[in-house]
Order: sequence, then structure tokens, then C-alpha cells
Amino acid sequence: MPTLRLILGDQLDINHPWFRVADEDHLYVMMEVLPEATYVTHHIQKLLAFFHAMRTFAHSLARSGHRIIYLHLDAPDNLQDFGDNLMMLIRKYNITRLEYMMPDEYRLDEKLSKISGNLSVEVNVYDTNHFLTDRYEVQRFFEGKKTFVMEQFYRYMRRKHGILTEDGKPVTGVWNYDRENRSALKPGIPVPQPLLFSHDVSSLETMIRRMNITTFGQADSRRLIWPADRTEALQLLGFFLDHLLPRFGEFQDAMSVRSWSLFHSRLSFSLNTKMIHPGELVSKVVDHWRNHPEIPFSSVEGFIRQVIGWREFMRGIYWHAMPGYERMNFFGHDRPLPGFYWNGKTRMSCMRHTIEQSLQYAYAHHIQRLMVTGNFALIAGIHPDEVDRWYLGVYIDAVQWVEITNTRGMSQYADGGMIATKPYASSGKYIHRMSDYCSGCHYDVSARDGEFSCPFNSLYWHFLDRHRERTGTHPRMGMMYRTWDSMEGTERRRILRRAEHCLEHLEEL
Ligand code: FAD
Ligand code: DLZ
Ligand code: SF4
Repeated sequence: MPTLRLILGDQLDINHPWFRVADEDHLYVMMEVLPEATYVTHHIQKLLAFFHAMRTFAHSLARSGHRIIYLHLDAPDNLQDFGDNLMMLIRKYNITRLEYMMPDEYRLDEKLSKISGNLSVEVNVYDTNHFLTDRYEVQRFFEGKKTFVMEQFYRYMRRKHGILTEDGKPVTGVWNYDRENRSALKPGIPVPQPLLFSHDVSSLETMIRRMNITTFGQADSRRLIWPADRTEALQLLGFFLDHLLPRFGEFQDAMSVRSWSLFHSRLSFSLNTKMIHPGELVSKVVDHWRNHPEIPFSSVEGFIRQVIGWREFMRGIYWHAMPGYERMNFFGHDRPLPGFYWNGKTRMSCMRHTIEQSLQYAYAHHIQRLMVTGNFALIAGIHPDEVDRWYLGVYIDAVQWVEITNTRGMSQYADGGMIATKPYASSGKYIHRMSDYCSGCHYDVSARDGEFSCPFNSLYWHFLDRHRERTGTHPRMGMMYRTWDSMEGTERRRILRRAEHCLEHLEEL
């Protein structure tokens, strides 16, 4: 009697022990189902990239001799539900045992354990080996501590895995080179063209349209640019090592109209679908640096910190704090998300560039997500549910465990500071320093009030002013409150009036 093994759309890890030997006893199943395609409105490229990668993975398993059933979204026998489909297959193939790997999202974890409880067959759940930590390692690490400080966890990870350490100490004597990762892109610095793939997935798009699935964003489905499998994910990694890593650190926080991805790796989709493993990625980066010692260490350390630090930390906080995390709203923000998030039609140049490229490529890099669209939503007081819905739909790498912690936590501070050490709120000054957006803007970044003043400026002070009770005593906000208090009363009133005007006319900004 065969065992049925479910593979989810973000479990495309060909190196998992499950796939070592092909045999008759294991029947694999992958399924495209409507609830996954519609639990949020997805960017069309996200749907295309996930389904294409899932189909490619199923083909490669079949080619290596595994028995696999793949349910297409429009297959007549697809019951459009994980549980119903599993039940149907269990009956059809006289299955006696179901096995699945722990899902990374709470929603599916709940669903699969409920389904398992209703089945008459034995169910085995496997850990995935997809991360460097288990689900609750972050929780255990911070047990008894008052706050979750990513830097402490990051050092623990460096030591535990012996990454760029010697005798438990950093090889260079310094743990963190964050201070060296803050340059704006200077004119004349060449930025490589990103490596783009070109998959014809037009038949997939036709299927999605025929099934009336609501999507947003653009796609040229004859040339889908995202990797379809591990081979392509490794090509993307090779391109990153050869062309982008040397300047990754220096320009990690830069933003520019000249490039939509600058020196970023664009490996998040490959990592989150498990085409590549974070441990393997880090080893390759370290080996490459050892063979090319001219690459600045700050680039190597900065990149590794994102992967073994932030990424694993976010996953741990997710499993520690769900499901309550989904409802957190520390500031009580309640405004709807302005329409321009969905179409890019705004006169704010930084927002227009970030949103337009998100709609065009389903991608924006970290500082655009945090300090432009995220920052705006925070200081404008948008409801975190609305912000989450947008971020969970728009990006190619958006899966809830890493989306919600970054959005609700890091960017909106809706968790009251579990993840971020202070709210990532800023005026236009930061965007001006780190980008070339402001020179082409309808608004004046140096003005705080008046019709043409940068909305980020007045909204920033309005945010501080209206949340004084919640953030006024925060040690890292003290200087900003002192600056605000030192302004003349008339000026403060003018700024707040301008902010009120912006808030009343958000859609027209
Ligand atoms: P690089 O800059 O090349 O970084 C390398 C890798 O480090 C990334 O691929 C990613 O796996 C990891 N990484 C970097 N920063 C973070 C971080 N803050 N948290 C977790 N991992 C990180 N990342 C997602 O994978 N999915 C999301 O849905 C997502 N939503 C975000 C929402 C907001 C509001 C913010 C501020 C950040 C979000 N991030 C998300 C984190 C980060 O912005 C992306 O991982 C990154 O931009 C992906 O591009 P890249 O692969 O070129 O990254
Ligand atoms: C993102 C996604 C989409 C759009 N559709 C499916 C699907 O139809 N079937 C599936 O197994 N997985 C899909 N995925 C990825 C899942 O949402 C993913 O398995 C969860 O993010 C679990 O972490
Ligand atoms: Fe953005 Fe303000 Fe600069 Fe315009 S002036 S690009 S709105 S920061």
C-alpha cells in the first residue's frame, strides 16, 4: 500500500531526503488550488512564478523516476481544497499513510493538522531541513530575556555555525559592519543589468485569466523573468557572486531611478521556494570571498547577516507570536491604503518609482519596502491589515512568515517593538540622502509646510506628535521629540495643518 506525500508550492527542495531514492511505495502529490491563489490578491508574476516552479519541480521528480500526481488548477478532478483532494487520492489509490513536511505558514499548518485529524489513515509530519534553525529556536534563545534583539541572535548563529568566526570570535574582530553599508549611489558608478530569465508561461496566464482569478501588476508571460528551478537559482547566485557582491554592502541602503535592483541578489524567491538552502548560500558566499579577498568584508558580512540573522530571526518570531501577531496594531492605525499603491499614480517621485517597479517586476529591494512605501503607510496611519494585504500580494517572495514580520513588525511597528528597536518613521530627508528620487519630484524635500512641501516631512512630525504617549519616552526617539519641541509654536501648527491636509487628501498626493 503506497504512502501519499504532499509537497507544497514553497517546498521545492530537490535535495530533501524524501527524494533521494525513487520507489514504488511513495506517491507524491502537488496541487494548485483556488484558496492558495486567492487568499490574497496576488501579483500576476507571483502566481505565474509559483505555478511554473511547481510544475517544473514535478516534471523533474517524474524524470528521476518518482511517482507523482500533479493537479492543475483547471483539472476537472481538482476539488480545489487540500483536504478534499487528499481524501479523493487516498480513496483512489488505497493509501494507508499520508506524509507532509511542516508548512512554513500558520494558515496551512492549521489546515493540515485539521485535515489529518479527519483522516482515517496514519499521518506523519516531517521537519523540513529548509532553515538553519527549527521553528522554536529563536523563542528558546530569547527565553527569559525582556526583548528580542536581532544582533544577539545573529552573533549566536555566527558562533553556532562557525560562520566567519575563529574560537567563537569574529574573524576580523568586529561582528557587524552596518555602518559601512549606508552609501548613496554616486553618479558614474556602473550598475550591472540584472540577470533575467525568459520563460514562456503564456498558457499558464491564459488559464489564470480563464478561471477569473483576480490579480494585479504586470507580466510579460512570454518572458517570465524569475528562476524556474534550482539550476536557474544557482545561476542567479553565480551572477550575484561575480557581479553584485563586491558592491552589495556599500550600496545596500541606496535607492536610484537608474536601477530597480541595484546590487541586491534577488534570491529571495529562490530561498523562499527552497530551490536553494540558506546554509549552502552562505557557504558559497564565504568560499567566494576566500578566493577573492579583494571583495570588501563589509559586503560579505552584510549579506550573511540578512540571511542567517534577519531571515531566521523573522521566522522564529513568526512561530513565537502567531496567531496573535496578525491582529496587532500598536498605534491603532485605521486608514485605508491609498489607491496609488495599486496603480502607482502619485506625484511623490519616491513612491511612484517604488510602486511602479513593484507592479512591473513584483520586486523592490529592502530599503524601498521599508523606508518608502512602508514608511509612508506608517506615518500616514494606514491600518496594518491593509498594509499586510498589499505586501503579501505584491512581491515575488511574499510568504506570510517573512512578509508579516517585516511588514507589521519591522515596518509598521504594530507589534509595539518586538522586532524593530524603534519605529522606522522618517521624513523626506532620509529618502533624499539615500536616493536620487527627490530631484524629479513634484514636491520640495526641503519644505515642511505649504502646497509643495514633501508630504513625508509634515506626516513625519504629525506621526510623532499624535503618538507622543506611545513613543515619547522611547530612548531612541528622545532627540526627535526635542527637535520638535524646540520649533516655534506657529511653525509646529503650520506643519500639523499641512499634515492634516495631506491626510484628508491622501488619494491626491
Ligand atoms: P538581498 O538584499 O539580496 O538580501 C539577501 C537575502 O537576505 C534575501 O533574499 C532575503 O532572503 C534575506 N533578507 C534580507 N532582508 C531580510 C529581512 N528583513 N527579513 C528576512 N529576510 C531578509 N522578504 C521576503 O523574503 N518576503 C517578503 O514577503 C518580504 N516582505 C517584506 C516587507 C517589508 C515591508 C520589508 C521592509 C521587507 C520585506 N522582506 C521580505 C525582506 C527583504 O526586503 C527582502 O527579503 C529582500 O528585499 C529580497 O530581495 P533580495 O533577495 O534581492 O535581497
Ligand atoms: C503561493 C502559492 C500559490 C499562489 N498557490 C499554491 C498552490 O496552489 N498550491 C500550493 O501547494 N502552494 C501554493 N503556493 C505556495 C503556498 O502558499 C505555500 O505552500 C505556503 O506559502 C506554505 O508556506
Ligand atoms: Fe519622496 Fe518627498 Fe523626495 Fe518627493 S520630495 S521624492 S515625496 S521624499
